[in-house]
Amino acid sequence: PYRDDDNDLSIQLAEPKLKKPPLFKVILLNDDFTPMDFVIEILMQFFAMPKEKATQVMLQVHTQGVGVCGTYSKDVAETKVYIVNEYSRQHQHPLLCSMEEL
Ligand code: TYC
Repeated sequence: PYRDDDNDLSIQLAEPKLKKPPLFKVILLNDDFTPMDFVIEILMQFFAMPKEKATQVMLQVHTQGVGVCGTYSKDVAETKVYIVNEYSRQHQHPLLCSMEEL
C-alpha cells in the first residue's frame, strides 16, 4: 500500500523537524600589551574586515574590554578562535579570542 510519510512536504511544513543550527559570536578580549596594529592586522586577515572597520572594532575592545569579530556556525567559530589564539601565541602577544553562543 502507498505510504507518503517521508515524502510529503506538508508534514515537514506543519511541524519542521530541522532546527536552525546555533550561532556563535567570536569575541576579542582587551589586554594591556598587544599592540593596536597587531589587533587590526588580525581583524583584517582572519575576519576580512577593511582597515577602517578593523580599527573601529579594535578601539571598541580597547575602550570597552570586549568586541565582536563576527558571527558564525560552531565549527567556523571554533576554527577562528583557534587560529587567532595560535597566531597571537606564535607572535608572543597575550591577545585572547573566545566565543559565546548568541
Ligand atoms: N589595549 C591594547 C593597547 O593599549 C590594544 C588592544 C586592543 C589589545 C584590542 C587587545 O583585543 C585587544 N596596546
